[in-house]
Amino acid sequence: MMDTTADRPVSAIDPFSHEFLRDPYPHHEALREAGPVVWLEQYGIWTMARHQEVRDSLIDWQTYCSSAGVGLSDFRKEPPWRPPSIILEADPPLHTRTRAVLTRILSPAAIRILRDMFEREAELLVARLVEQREFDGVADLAEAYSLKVFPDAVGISEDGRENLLPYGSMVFNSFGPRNDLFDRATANAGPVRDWIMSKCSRAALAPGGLGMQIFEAVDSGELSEPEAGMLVRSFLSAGIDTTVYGLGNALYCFARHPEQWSILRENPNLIRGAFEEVLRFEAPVQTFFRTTTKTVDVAGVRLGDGEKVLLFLAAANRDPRRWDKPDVFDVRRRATGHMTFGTGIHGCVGQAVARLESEAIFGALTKRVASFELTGEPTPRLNNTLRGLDTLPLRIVPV
Ligand code: OVM
Repeated sequence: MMDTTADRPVSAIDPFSHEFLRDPYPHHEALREAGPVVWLEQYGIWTMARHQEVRDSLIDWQTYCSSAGVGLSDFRKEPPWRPPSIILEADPPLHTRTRAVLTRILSPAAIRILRDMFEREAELLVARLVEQREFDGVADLAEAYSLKVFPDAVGISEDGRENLLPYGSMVFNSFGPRNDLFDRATANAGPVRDWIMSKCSRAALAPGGLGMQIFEAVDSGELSEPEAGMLVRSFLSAGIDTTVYGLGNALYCFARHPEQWSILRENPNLIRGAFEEVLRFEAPVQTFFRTTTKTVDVAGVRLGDGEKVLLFLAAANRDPRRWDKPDVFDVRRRATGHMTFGTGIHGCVGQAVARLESEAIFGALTKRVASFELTGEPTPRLNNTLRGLDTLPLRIVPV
């Protein structure tokens, strides 16, 4: 609908309603077709759902800043629910300094040494699940693996890891409005937050791990000691739920598209590209916000200064202006250019770790699994930012 007085496309859609989150794709289309930038009247914010505008905004960090928060809440107007992340919720020059440290620690070259451990754990887990035959793809695979390998690599203790998923749920729900999902996720915030923070100190981290490597940047003068702790918190905030949802969505895609699983088994060199296609097709991270730092013209529509902009990464991933047959899951497609990792200065710094996890798991599965059968209806795990499953009942047909 066109708002004639203000000459801007307007929508009454609530992108954080259960109805939207259960099946976002028709709503994504409506938002893309409403215009290059659309006013969401329920929240008084802008949204962009087309690939071009989402990409352009992510690249233009001077106009679309992160320091006012990358959720709906404007840190300039209301207090953040936790001390802001010094990488995600920061702009240059602070961001430049913290990002440089994590870019180095998580570079593809630096994390190559994790490959053997990631592959060994994947083989062990997959062998166990093949033996078991029937299992839950979320709890027994996506969660079990994500809670094992990355926390091990960071160097935190085994006990108490059950706090990691509730914390991630809190973090990613908090980017949305203060709705029922937020309230449920933050109901037991205190003890969970305390446990997380207790794992962020130098004393809690194993020598040689990714966490301790952050503290080594204190010794070299790049970070302060409290900043190092905050960056460990970023590992524990961003590094687990994202891969749980990503691996779960990948399994779901292959259970629903057995012919695509066959293609993968016949061409294991497609595993890397197939995971990119999963990220495009069922994006575990659906959205992030930015805040304007000045008035800006977007395709003829004027956005004011200090306004929230909801960037629909997952809608950009299915924009027919950018993709052929965007609603078809095709592991042979060139899916790079999807927006699930973002792009620009805030583009996912952990993406090489995510890819390593998926390659290890799907490398092990392609060797042992002829096909997946759904033994029940998968159920969604609704979240204000993430899209994925709560349960995925599977049976393996072994090779
Ligand atoms: C952080 C953080 C939290 C959630 C997500 C994220 C996708 C980063 O605390 O830095 O990146």
